[in-house]
Amino acid sequence: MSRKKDAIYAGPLSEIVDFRFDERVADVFADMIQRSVPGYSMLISTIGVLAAKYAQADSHCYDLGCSLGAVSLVLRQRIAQPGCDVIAVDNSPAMIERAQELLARDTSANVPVSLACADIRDVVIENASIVVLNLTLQFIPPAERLLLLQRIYDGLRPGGILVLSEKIAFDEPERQQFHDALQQDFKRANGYSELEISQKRTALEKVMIPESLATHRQRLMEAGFPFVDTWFQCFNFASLVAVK
Ligand code: GEK
Repeated sequence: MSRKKDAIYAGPLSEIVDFRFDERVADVFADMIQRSVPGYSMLISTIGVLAAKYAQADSHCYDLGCSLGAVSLVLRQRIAQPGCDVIAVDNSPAMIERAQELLARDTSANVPVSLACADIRDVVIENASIVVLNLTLQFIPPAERLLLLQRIYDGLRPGGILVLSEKIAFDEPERQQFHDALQQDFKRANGYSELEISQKRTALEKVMIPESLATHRQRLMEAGFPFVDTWFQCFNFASLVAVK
């Protein structure tokens, strides 16, 4: 993937508007996410390991909120079961356009990937063995999250999995501060300035709403999943797997 440097919040902005996945963001997204999310590469590669194990023959695999298609690429590369395809969905036209180019360049595997520019709340989930929400649910209003998870549960085959990765919040202020401070250190270590960190945080405030691991776990169980576990956490980022 191209790694054009993210400098969107580098200069002082007179007004900080709510964060949007527009052309400017899509253009630098590969760099932005690597430098902002501790463990991002590990999330992507391990989703490939989970998919290799849980994909079922003749089923659909969904990458919901696909951005540039990093998850779709690893699904396509790791799934060996016959008759599978990947359905990648994002509601940002700029992301879908670039994902199309990046996927076209990858000729390493023959699992077909189809891209759709749509809202994940409107997508039909059916005959699925793998559904991935990698850092996407946090952008859906909390009141709408349960319904989406129930639709995913209904569309999964028995034995199928949902992988849910999120920025997480903590109930105890001390833990919140501890993890926030370390994520900021991670961003500083990756070259982001204090101004960039603080302007980006303001832009995301109303758009991205993290919840606690306990809230996610409880909601997944309410949606119907009998098995839910956390398989990854690095500071304030975590990933859960829920098995139907
Ligand atoms: C990765 N999974 O690289 N419908 C469809 N797409 C949406 C919606 C929605 N309602 N809301 C947000 N998005 C990717 C990273 S990024 C995470 C996911 C981040 C899309 C949005 O356009 C963006 O591309 C993506 O969800 C979230 O593994 O930027 O922190």
